[in-house]
Amino acid sequence: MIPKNGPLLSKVNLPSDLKKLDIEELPALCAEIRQYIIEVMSVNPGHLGASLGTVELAVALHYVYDTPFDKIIWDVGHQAYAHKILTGRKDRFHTIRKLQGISGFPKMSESEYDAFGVGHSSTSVSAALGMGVAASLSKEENRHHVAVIGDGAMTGGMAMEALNNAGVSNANLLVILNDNQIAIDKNVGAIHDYLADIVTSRTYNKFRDKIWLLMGGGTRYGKNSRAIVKQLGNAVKTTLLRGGNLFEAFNFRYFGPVDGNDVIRVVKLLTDMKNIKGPKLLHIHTVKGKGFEKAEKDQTVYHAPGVFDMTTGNIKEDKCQGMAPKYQTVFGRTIIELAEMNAKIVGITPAMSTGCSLNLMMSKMPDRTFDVGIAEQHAVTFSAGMAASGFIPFCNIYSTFMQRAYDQIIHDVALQNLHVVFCLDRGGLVGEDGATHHGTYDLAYLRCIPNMTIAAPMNEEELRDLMYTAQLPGMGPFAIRYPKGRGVMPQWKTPFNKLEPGKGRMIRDGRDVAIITIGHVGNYATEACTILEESGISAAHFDLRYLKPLDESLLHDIFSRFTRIITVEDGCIAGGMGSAVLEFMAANGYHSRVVRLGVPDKFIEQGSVGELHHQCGYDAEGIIKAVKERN
Ligand SMILES: Cc1ncc(C[n+]2csc(CCOP(=O)(O)OP(=O)(O)O)c2C)c(N)n1
Repeated sequence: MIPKNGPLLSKVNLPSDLKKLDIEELPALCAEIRQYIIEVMSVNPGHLGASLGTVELAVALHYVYDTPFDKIIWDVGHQAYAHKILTGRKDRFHTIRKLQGISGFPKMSESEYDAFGVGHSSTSVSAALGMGVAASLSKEENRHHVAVIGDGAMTGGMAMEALNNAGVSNANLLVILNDNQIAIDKNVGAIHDYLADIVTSRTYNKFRDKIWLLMGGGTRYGKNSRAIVKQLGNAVKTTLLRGGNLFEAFNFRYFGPVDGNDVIRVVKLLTDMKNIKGPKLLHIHTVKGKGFEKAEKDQTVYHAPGVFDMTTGNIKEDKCQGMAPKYQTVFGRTIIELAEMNAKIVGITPAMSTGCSLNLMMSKMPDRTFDVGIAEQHAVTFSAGMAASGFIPFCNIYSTFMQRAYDQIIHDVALQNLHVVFCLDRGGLVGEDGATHHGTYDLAYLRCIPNMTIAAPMNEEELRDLMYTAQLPGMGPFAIRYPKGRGVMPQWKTPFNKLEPGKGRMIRDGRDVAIITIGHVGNYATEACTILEESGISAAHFDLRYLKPLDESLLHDIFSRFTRIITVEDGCIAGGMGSAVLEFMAANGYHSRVVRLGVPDKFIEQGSVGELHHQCGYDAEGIIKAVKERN
């Protein structure tokens, strides 16, 4: 039977249906939801592990609270699949992350139950607090606001800023700390150690059990026993845990830790806590990948495992023999080669070591590789500090998450002309993660910063050479952006060559039109030129390589020879490479016709990378169309 037709889930389309169930039926409902998620994810990949861990929490929240009047704000949102299933999207769940399908993250325009749109981490407490304060101002004191935040997301600076602010408000706010002791990779840092202390504090747990026994297991003091044990327990916990309770220091009332995969327990607790006013924090302990053996065992891989066999859990590898490697692998292997040659090189990632492949260096050179937590701003300024002391940090941040650290790039790195190498992974449209994750703004947002060198490789060899060039003496802030996924060179391990900053190259000469590209999309242009030639159109192709400094002599050559020019980039048209070319044209008095292809001025939803490139009109077909339309 398809699990969504299970005896309980078939009756539940909305939270109002859920509320009709008996509390004793909830564990069975959770099992059906879990099975449904596994079944859909096995063929339509997504964020499996996190969402399996929060099934009970989603059920409990919608059982206890009056959503959508009450607001539930999921941090990051990759763990909200059960929430989607319970809030009117059960029948469309199989379309999740697909073109025209439902989003992989909560999204306000998709459902009134998605109280706030997410994708980037550590925003939930700020948003929930904002809503809580707004409710007070609107005299809606009875509205509840719940932020669900993971232990990884809790390490993000914004979460700390929000707790600090919330602690002095009287907003009706509940923060649920969903602690599964892991982010995508191993969660790191002092807060992680602190949380592990709370959960595993054997001394504390033993002490609490002893008090319970001393009190006759609850018989001696009757109904009040539990409360007394809890009060004593909290006092002991504060003494035993280093420095007292962090959340109480922020003026939150702290509850927990409790087993967040015990749905009945969570329902009862939430019901009790509903009547307590002001900021409060419930610390639950859940298991990432809960209920699916392989996902529980290998939590990093099963965070987002791709297609897998739903019975065995085995991941179905794509047949990659003889194929070009992923840019990520080339980055991960090349940085080790460079670091072996240059002792000053260090690697830095904000919590994405497996995703960007810095984990390879981490296992080989643990002393020179740093996972700083979900903390992009800190990662950049930490890199600046190391560069100020003579090191050459390769700071690898996904393009979309680098948006967080814009001021740090300008104020801490570029202004001081520090030699930090930014490796912007996932540059361009990223596909299924959708609008929150596309790395389409980086070329535009970096281009206006003085002192920056900005480059994008068209293939693996260029990535290696750019990384090599970036670490040479005399360089300043140097950004290399490259896309998610495979390049084009199965034989990728080429010898290193310096690629002179500000020098592009001609890939192919032609007569009728010049196509200027930057980065991996240049391969579309190569394909387009061959097809155009067959229909008698002679197109020249130039790969700029560097967006900054611009190769002005190459551009002079192009503008003096061509009246028709097409620019192609995997990034926003506004302010990107095409805009730089137009600025050059205006500044130098040329009058060619320039057509810019790239991401238009709107947010692009999810789909496969190929589908989205096609939709935006800059795949090979789009380039051919642009050439022919205006021929
Ligand atoms: C600003 C930002 N940086 C990085 C990420 C990538 N990312 C997505 S989920 C995740 C781990 C979150 O860990 P946690 O909050 O503990 O949730 P869990 O997946 O363990 O449930 C990371 C780093 C992100 N979404 N946003």
